Amino acid sequence: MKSFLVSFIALILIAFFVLSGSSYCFSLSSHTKKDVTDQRIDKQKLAEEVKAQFLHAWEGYKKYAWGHDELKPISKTYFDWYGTSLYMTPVDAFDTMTLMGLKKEAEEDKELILNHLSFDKDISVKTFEITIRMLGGLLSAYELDGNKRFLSLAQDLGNRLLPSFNSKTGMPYQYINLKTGKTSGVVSNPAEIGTLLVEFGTLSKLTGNPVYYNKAKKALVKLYNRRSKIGLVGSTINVDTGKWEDTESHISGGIDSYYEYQLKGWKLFGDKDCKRMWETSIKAVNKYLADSARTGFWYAQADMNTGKRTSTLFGALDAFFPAELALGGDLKRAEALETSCYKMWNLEGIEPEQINFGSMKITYPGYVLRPEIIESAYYLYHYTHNEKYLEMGKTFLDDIVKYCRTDAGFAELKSVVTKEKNDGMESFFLAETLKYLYLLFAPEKTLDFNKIIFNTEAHPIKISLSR
Ligand code: DMJ
Repeated sequence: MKSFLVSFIALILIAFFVLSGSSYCFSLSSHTKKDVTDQRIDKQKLAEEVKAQFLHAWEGYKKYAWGHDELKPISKTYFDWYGTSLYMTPVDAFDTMTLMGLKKEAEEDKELILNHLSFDKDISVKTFEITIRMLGGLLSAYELDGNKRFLSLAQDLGNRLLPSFNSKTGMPYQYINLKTGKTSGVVSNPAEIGTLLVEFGTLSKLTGNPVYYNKAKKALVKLYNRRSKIGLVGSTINVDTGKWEDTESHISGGIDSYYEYQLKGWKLFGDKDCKRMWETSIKAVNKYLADSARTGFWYAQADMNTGKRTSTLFGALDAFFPAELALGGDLKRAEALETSCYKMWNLEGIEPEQINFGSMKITYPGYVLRPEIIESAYYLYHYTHNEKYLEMGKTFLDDIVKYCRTDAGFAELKSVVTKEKNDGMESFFLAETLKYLYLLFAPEKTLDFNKIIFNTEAHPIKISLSR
């Protein structure tokens, strides 16, 4: 009995040491894991790395495309959208370099823009693209730098764009000739019609002339008033007749930022009509387009009149939506959707343009250096401070550098499967992709998130709740 007791106690003691040992091991290994995590998300180091990648892209632009719209990073030459330069990359990139504290680069960029940019050109340009990249870029440059010539350029551009609103409905034509004011492109889409208020409204605020705000707001309202009985909009609409040409509804390219500017019109200007439009729209979007599939939480396509599902496609452009949901206060859906977006990114180690989320098969394999998934990670990190968004950001940065960096800059991918490159570097790579990556890792004081609203091209605009 005595020997039984001794062995029993010995057994208990052994068990105690084994268990405490294993728990010690466990805490050690989790400690090691934590160190690794900390290392992986060394924010300061990552912010510096993003800055270095930005400089690499900018140096390539300077060397091979100086004074032109965009760098072609493989052929090492340049591309001008309309055959003559509108200095798209310099304007789009200016506020990014300012936020990064790249003073020398910002100064040389400013010289280039202020001494050479002119809109007095006989070219027919896309109202939407020129508004979000150029007007947005010049306005944020003015607010950050204070040089009045940025504002004069913005006002000159705004005046030249105004005739685009002269359709029978007040919704803008797709194209406008900057010299003659001649318009074209009668069939447009909600994004191109409804993504003008942040820029035109800010121009009104800064110049004291209400005409810009009123035109852009009217266009947004006229479009909203044509929503279906169930609250959705279609893909294309005739701006003279006001008739829908394609009734498929979604949150992707062609509609996306129409929703974004309802929300941001409210947040930026305190506009109650925008608040009402956003609240009505988001309800319909969540009711008919949100899809809790086997593969995750997504947003799909449906007919705007019946709400019937038409397809289950989701893509790089749709990945802006977690940011909008978060800004609108719906963190639950925002986080669930960003998790799905991250799955999409990781299918091939870098984000495809589009997948079918039913099968998780890639339906369009390109990657054009888009920012949306990074923008959403930045918003979500701001709202949650969950380090997983920093880890996501590190993955995005590493993959972009691994697959897209060339010796002259960064190249799009023709296919995320083969990783074959394409000879293009859109200006939004410097305006948005690298800015959001930088801000994700940079100290919060770099930019006070609560005092600005980003236009859809990531140009920060100061909030003024005047309405
Ligand atoms: C940008 O020009 C803007 O973000 C726009 O709203 C849609 N997409 C591109 C970047 O992907």
